[in-house]
Amino acid sequence: MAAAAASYSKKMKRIKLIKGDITKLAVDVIVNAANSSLLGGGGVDGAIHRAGGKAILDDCIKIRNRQGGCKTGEAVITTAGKLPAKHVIHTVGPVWDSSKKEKMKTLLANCYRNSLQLAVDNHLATIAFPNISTGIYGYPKELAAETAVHEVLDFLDKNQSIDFMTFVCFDVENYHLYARILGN
Ligand code: AR6
Repeated sequence: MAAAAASYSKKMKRIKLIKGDITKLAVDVIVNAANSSLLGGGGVDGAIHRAGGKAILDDCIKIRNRQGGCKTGEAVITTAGKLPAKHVIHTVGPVWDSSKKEKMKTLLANCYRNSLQLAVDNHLATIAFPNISTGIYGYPKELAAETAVHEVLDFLDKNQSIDFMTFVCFDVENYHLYARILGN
């Protein structure tokens, strides 16, 4: 039991929670809540493309030409252009459908896991996530936060190469939910 508790607390030290704008973070990689076209949009996607400049869209277009966009739950990586971060991982969250709760959970978990795996594959050690799908895509915030925290904790347990990950909450409701779930 003591060993399990020690391992849990070590893992929690690699998780940060902030309230703010993800485009301001100087981490190795920030994650974008994109759509499958990869051509930009509103919300955090719009903010990232606006602040990062055309280089991000140019990389997205190259990926589209190669593989035809990005499916829900999958992730791709580009430059971060003018952003303080080094890279952007674009993942596509599910559009909330209350009649398919289990499918929604699996797809959202895939976003977190595939983004973290892509960071590891690219030797990136610090990563920040927005609250994927909880804006325009309408995923209930509490359900999304539970899945996000569960998936990230599970991944960090198995992968030591991520130094720390940051949950970036833009709205106060998400921030309070994450603070409660993470226990701080
Ligand atoms: N920094 C951090 N989080 C932010 C920021 C920011 N600058 N701006 C918004 N958020 P959303 P989705 C939060 O709508 O629900 C786009 O049009 C926001 O408060 O950005 O996955 C895409 O192109 C919310 O908690 O993404 C897709 O079409 C969270 O980011 C669609 O929206 C996600 O909200 C994706 O919808």
